Amino acid sequence: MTTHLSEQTATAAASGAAATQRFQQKKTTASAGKERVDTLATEIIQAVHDVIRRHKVTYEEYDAFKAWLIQVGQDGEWPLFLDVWIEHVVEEVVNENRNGSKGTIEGPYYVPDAPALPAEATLPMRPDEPGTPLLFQGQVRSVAGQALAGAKVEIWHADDLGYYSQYAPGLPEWNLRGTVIADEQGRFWINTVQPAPYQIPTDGACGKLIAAAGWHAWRPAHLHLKVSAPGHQLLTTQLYFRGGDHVDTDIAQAVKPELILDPRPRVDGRGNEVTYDFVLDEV
Ligand code: MBD
Ligand code: FE
Repeated sequence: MTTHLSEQTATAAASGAAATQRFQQKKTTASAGKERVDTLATEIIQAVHDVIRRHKVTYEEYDAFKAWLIQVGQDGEWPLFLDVWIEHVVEEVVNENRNGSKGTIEGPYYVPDAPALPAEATLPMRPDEPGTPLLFQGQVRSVAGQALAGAKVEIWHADDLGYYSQYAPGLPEWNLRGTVIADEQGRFWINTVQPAPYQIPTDGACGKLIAAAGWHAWRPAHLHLKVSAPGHQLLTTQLYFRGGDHVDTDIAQAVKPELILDPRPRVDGRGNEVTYDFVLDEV
């Protein structure tokens, strides 16, 4: 029982520090030329100038903005801020020509190299893991309709209180994270529990912005996935639950109609089940 209480002692600064450290371990590969950097940096700065002129920003507001930006860094919330308010447009632009399954944002809480699991898998979870059991099953195929044997289905999601392992205290390292290897016909059966909606930490800089602007701090309940197979483009996506809270008002604007699941009760009475197939574009 105490394990479930301790994750609720999560702080913005601790989860922010973990997300910042994780991102700094990621291999980033951009090598833009001077011209590209000049164009993007100039236009971003001009966009800020435009807002200042249009709204006649005061020195008090300028100082508040400066203090807030400094606080975002101190709280380690740059990954959170960027993934909540910016990433969805990058995803839109980068994936606009795909023919396979829809993707959406990765967010700040992916951890590579989660434990490998067979096609029929149960995600690592606590013996008393709270929440409604969910069987998530499907098949990975190419755009041409060919089953992709041995496809990799990486899955990670929040628990029944809305917390992610490695970003909240008291949770086992790989809780509700796994790398499922699909069978010869690209099929998988993943036993887990349904996640709860995710609330942006209220005690950090992002929470302060949300409160000051009168926004809400919620993402709808979601499963995160990275699906891959040799010769095919990696698909980074999320799946949501029809009728769930905040599905129509995701603060991260990452919901798409194609990404909403309709789970139904299992005949054996053990929670819900849902089928979702992934279609990967060729490289
Ligand atoms: C999340 O769980 C998430 O998926 C995103 C995109 C941002 C913040 C928290
Ligand atoms: Fe998430």
